[in-house]
Amino acid sequence: KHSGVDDMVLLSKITEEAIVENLKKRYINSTLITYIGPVLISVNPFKQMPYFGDKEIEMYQGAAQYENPPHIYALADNMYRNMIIDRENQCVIISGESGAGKTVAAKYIMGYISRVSGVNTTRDLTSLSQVPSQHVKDIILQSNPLLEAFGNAKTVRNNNSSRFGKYFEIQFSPGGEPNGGKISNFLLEKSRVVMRNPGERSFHIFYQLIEGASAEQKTNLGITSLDYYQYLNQSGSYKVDDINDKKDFQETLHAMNVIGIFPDERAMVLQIVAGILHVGNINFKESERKDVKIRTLVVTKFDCYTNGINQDRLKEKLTSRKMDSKWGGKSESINVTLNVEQACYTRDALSKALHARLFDYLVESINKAMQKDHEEINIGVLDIYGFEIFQKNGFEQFCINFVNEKLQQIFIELTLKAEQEEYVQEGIRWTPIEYFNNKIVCDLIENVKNPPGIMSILDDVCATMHATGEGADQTLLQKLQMQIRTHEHFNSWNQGFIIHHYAGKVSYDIDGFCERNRDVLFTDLIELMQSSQIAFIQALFSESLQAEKKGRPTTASSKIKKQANDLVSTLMKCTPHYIRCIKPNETKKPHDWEESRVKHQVEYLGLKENIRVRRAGYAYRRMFRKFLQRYAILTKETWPSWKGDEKQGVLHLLKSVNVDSDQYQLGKTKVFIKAPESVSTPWEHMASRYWH
Ligand code: AOV
Ligand code: MG
Repeated sequence: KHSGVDDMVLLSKITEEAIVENLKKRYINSTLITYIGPVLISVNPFKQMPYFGDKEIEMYQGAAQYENPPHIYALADNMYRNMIIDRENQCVIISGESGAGKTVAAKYIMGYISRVSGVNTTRDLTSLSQVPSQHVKDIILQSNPLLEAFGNAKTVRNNNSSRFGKYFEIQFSPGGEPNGGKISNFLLEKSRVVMRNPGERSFHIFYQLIEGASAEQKTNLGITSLDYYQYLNQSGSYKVDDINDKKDFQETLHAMNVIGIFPDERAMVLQIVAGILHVGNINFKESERKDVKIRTLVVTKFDCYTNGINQDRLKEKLTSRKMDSKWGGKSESINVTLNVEQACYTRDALSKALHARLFDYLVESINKAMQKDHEEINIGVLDIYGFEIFQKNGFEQFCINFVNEKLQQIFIELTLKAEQEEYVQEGIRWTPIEYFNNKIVCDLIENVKNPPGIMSILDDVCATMHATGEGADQTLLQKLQMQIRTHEHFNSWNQGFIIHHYAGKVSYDIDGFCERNRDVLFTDLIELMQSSQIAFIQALFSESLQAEKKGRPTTASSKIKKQANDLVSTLMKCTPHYIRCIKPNETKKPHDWEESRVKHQVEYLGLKENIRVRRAGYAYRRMFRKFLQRYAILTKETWPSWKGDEKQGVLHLLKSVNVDSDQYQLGKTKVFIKAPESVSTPWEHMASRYWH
């Protein structure tokens, strides 16, 4: 019934054309997933597929890969069983460009694991901190609509685009019951709150609140219509085809409830969302004295109420700033009046901070609800913002594309490079395969010195230049041009620079880089929010202002660099699984196949090299001891345990099930088997009968 091959290792010719052709046949046939060995290639169908029901959940449980058609559930099931049997942490790295289907895939995985994993109905009294598994499952599922409401938005590329990245660890007891969890989130694209490309929207929650709030809520929060708010009406997009904001609002409220956010806190969350919209409507006008005045007082009344702050104080803080000045050798603080541009900038900084901190509060609330005191084993699901190119690309795209570059690097390290290096280490006979290693692009961006990368030069400029605005950005551009002009993946033009990423060339506008990288919230604004009557808001801005400022302040790019590198080390400690998502068109419609777009993705994802390495090499490898433990049941000499040399034990097992000797090699510490489809999986199946 299926056209094309299920596993592209079986293609008769390994060319990019043949891969595209195979994916196309399957796309036409509504087949979403194709394997390259254990790697899943998923093509976004842009329509609901019928095979994600209970029947399939049943079908894939405990089944070997070759028994059923390729499916996300097969990968999810494999992760879960591997974790329990091998006692190893697992992770799935979902990559692909914006709109390719990463978030949907992540949700299917979380859904599957919550369905099939065990339930601890009685709480284990010896570990009081353990969270009952049904509760953990509820939180896992409800965290998605909640974080999407505050962290996803319509972009040109995707109607529900993730504007943050997350790594979701589901923690399990040794018996496989989920009993805790943890989310690590990556820099949210908070600038979206105040500005964005035409045709795009701000975060879903703003539209949800306005469309979904009750009459009473509207009166209390001073909510009117979507087009009334400057923050919403500037990009001219209010409605999204496949999104029902009113309904989603109820879901967001429900999710907060499940996560354990109390009704009064929920009310506060909504009040802050409304507060941000009100702040956005504050306008400034130059007075005769050339300083500024707040123009619209009606709005500020609501603004003050929603944020619990004093009206005069708000006006003062938005129109002036305390600055340190050195006068006659003494340093003193003076109040400088802002011009209109600076006042708008201050207003927007406040709104961005409010939203970003609210988002962090939600992540923290979810984490608290799933927290337990010691970790045993876990499955991590990585769903980040995908690689993206817009007409105008700024600092945010630079960060997003950098994280994608790092993920590609992990894939290369683990599947192409490490694989081949291991053969050498273990003394396995092997013909090397060429591939493009994007480490050179990662270095271009994140190198600290020799030569310094873009982020390093950016931080230098931010640390030395005081002025915000064009001056600093132009200096940055000149420095970049001077210091990395010759890099083969770098180019520049008069208003920015170009990086030749693994997934394509992106031209970045230098405008705003310094300011966004510096990302400081003025002390005045922190003080202002700390003076709020509302404890919830005070808590969002609870940092100490007295703290000694040592060294350089943390910048946005150093933050994302650290987050990305921490993530890499976390992932490296797990058994990795991969889903590589492909976006078949730009129209977001089903049955639309743009050949050249698919081919481009097949190329940069390195699918051809992936198949080659897999075909020529040994797809399955395991330490002798682990292998013996896993398949002990198959012979009486190995059950319950093999006495003697481990390598000999493995050889005994292989011979007893008649594996051809050209199908495997024994290295120094590991056994290597060529095609697990024909060798290991039937065994898995045989062995698995004893596990269930
Ligand atoms: P992304 O996560 O990869 O982009 P999504 O997972 O949000 O992309 O997918 C984009 C849209 O494609 C979804 O809203 C669905 O309409 C559709 N879609 C994706 N996968 C499927 C599927 N398996 N079945 C049906 N429809 C699907 V971004 O977050 O932008 O990088 O930052
Ligand atoms: Mg997404």
